[in-house]
Amino acid sequence: MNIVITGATAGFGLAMARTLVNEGHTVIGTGRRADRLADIRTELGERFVGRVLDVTRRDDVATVFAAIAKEVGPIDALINNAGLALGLEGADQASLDDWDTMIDTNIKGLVYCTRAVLPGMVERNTGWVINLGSTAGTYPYPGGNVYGATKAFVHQFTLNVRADLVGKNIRITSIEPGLCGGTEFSATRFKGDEGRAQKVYEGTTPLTADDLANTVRWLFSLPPHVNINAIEMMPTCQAPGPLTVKRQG
Ligand code: NDP
Ligand code: 8X3
Repeated sequence: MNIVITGATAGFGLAMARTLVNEGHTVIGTGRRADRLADIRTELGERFVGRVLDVTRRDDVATVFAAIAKEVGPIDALINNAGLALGLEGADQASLDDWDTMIDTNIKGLVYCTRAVLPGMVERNTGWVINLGSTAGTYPYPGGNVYGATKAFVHQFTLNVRADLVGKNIRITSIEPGLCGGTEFSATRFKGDEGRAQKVYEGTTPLTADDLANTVRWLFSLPPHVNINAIEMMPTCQAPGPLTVKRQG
């Protein structure tokens, strides 16, 4: 299969690229960092094709996806993985610029990429879109505000696109992980403060990027009539907690 992964320069996207190339697929990995894409090409060989793409740039998304289809061939699957959290401030203190960036990337970028691949998939009556949501889209936490809301969008967008595609051989799945270490996610959230980022995982055995890559590999092993709508996954050290009750005194 020809599989496009957004955000393949690090974390989940990179682990998925490695796994899927090893499985014999051609992976078109995208991201903003051209040097990383070149390094990954050196590591994985010609079944990895790197394309620089900032998913927040609507015109670039259309251009790059059209070029991929022309140069590599029909896109069989899209993994909408590019995304980020910025900050952990309460909603009264958070930066509007951070909020804009999360909405532009996690919502608008994902929508642009999805819209770019669906017409070809519908025409060929085959395809798969896999979206990276988060447990933050279901279970709120202080400081999660807009990040959690963008991931709630991912879940609901996935189900609504599925409704549009019912009866067609096109699958769409939302993968919703909880605590996951070993990626750049927390360093990005805390804007390069590695100490604060590491603290998030102290004393835990979090999910890993390989766990996510293995989940995608399992999805691709399913027979064509099976659509997994959503997968919620957490490490065993994490669970949804009770609702908060703030008592007086
Ligand atoms: P990383 O920070 O390790 O990787 C994020 C990837 O997204 C990078 O390759 C980055 O590439 C890319 N990216 C960010 N912004 C853009 C943009 N504007 N255009 C194109 N690419 C972009 O994060 P993870 O691998 O941990 O996370 C991947 C996804 O999984 C995200 O959507 C995240 O929200 C979600 N997730 C993560 C969890 C975690 O705990 N780690 C848990 C649940 C969900 P580049 O900088 O080169 O553009
Ligand atoms: C990433 C998991 O709990 O940091 O989506 O929001 S969390």
